Amino acid sequence: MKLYMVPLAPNPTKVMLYIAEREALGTSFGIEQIVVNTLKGRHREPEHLARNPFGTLPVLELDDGSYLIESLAIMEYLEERFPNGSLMGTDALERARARDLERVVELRIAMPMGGYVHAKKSPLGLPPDPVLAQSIEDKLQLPLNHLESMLADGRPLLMGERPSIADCTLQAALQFLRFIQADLIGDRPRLRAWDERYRERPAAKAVLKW
Ligand SMILES: N[C@@H](CCC(=O)N[C@@H](CS)C(=O)NCC(=O)O)C(=O)O
Repeated sequence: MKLYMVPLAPNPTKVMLYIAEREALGTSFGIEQIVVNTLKGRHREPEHLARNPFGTLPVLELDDGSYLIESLAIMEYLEERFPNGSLMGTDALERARARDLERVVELRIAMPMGGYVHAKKSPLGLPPDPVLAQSIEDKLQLPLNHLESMLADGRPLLMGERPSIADCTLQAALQFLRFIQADLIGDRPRLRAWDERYRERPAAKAVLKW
């Protein structure tokens, strides 16, 4: 299999973290990772559009030459195909809870944070929009408070002792913020401790560049 990706971008990074966490737990996926340089517009070229008509990353090329083009579907496919060392848990409820939290993180935190980065200091050169940035920052407070409350029971990672897809998605979003020297964790000591703890993990050290 091949993963088409680009470092820094949140959606590819979450899958790269997922792969690195699983490999650290002993799974050998044998996935070749290939950079598609979005800064040079390579994701809009016919070669990449043939893989994914929407031009986004990540894309997983399967052994039969077909593609998966959504980050969550890629992680779930790897979960189902290589169940030992799962990052989603083993029974129906554990898996639903992992998916539940990953969706909260993705939809209420990671996607808005991506919008925030582009509104503040877009790596793609989009014009700054301070009003939009402030409105996104305001809306992020509730979901960030939710994570801070969850961590009150002392769990080291978002789902407990083991890493989960939610950790991968959140850390990928925070790396994007760090790239523009932004910090929206605020006065949330447990979330800040989680961030520092997660970034010490071998998988994080191998994948994160910022
Ligand atoms: N829902 C998709 C979103 C993928 C996505 O938007 N990827 C971004 C990078 S984080 C991208 O490729 N952006 C380039 C573009 O849209 O032109 C997923 O979860 O994989």
